[in-house]
Amino acid sequence: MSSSITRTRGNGGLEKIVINHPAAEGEIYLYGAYVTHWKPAGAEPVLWMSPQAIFKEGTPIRGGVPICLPWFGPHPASKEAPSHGLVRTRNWDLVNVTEDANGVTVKLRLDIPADLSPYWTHAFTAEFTVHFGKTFTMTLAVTNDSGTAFQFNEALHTYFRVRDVRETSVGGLAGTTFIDKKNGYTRHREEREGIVMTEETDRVYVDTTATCVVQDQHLGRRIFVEKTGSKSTVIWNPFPEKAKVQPDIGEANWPGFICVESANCADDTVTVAAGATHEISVHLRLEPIENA
Ligand code: TA6
Repeated sequence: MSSSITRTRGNGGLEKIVINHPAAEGEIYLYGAYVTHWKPAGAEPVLWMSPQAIFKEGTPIRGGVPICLPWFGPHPASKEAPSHGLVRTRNWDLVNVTEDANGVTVKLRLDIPADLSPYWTHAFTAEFTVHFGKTFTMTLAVTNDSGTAFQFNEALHTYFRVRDVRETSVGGLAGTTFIDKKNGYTRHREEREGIVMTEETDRVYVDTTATCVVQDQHLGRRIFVEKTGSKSTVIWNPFPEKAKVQPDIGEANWPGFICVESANCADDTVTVAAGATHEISVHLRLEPIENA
């Protein structure tokens, strides 16, 4: 591997790829294919990692970009099944790491056979490709390895680092419909150009392909969250009541992040034909806020 790329043991002894390229720093664990760090040159880190995150096989890591697949949230039929699917608590295989003047690209793969889990019987292969550079791109490709079409949900559950979620706005969702999970899953129309959270917020915006903009006056930046292959956007922060009962978040840490998740869930469930591949892609870029 080049001097920009190191394969090493990270927290909990879990294997990770560390990137130190002139364009950006980055980190991705093979466990769960968790991206845990992206820092473009000259900028502050963009992703939030909980100081209380647990790095242990079988446990989801709090922060970065958890991959939710092939279901989002609770399993549709079983209370015993893990939240957010099967792939974020499994070891992925490293396919390759490539580098050019723009940055480093890492590709991981995970095969899920039909008999792996009692909660999912449709064989598929997931490939996750991440480019760490001045901008950031991640693409999740799901190939149907079974003999029949099946439906699935997914999310790139990104934790963005902010100074204070209560002073951060999310733009791009005005005019869309959201499902309010904190209000009986009722549906509402978003009227606001800039959404600022003032309480625990857990919303699934449906039928939207819009680019979202996370605006942080304190850090003096806008994060543009562009997406393709995704029709749902989820926004979430637990606020203190929920955070204090989640040991890997904690009451002191919840203001430091906002989740803006590019997904396909609820009304936007994906149907993939036998042998076909569905891709979801997220592109992140930063812009300064002048005179912030
Ligand atoms: O995306 C929001 C959400 O579905 C919330 O309901 C909350 O559960 C969050 O994901 C985190 O889920 P996790 O299973 O990672 O604790």
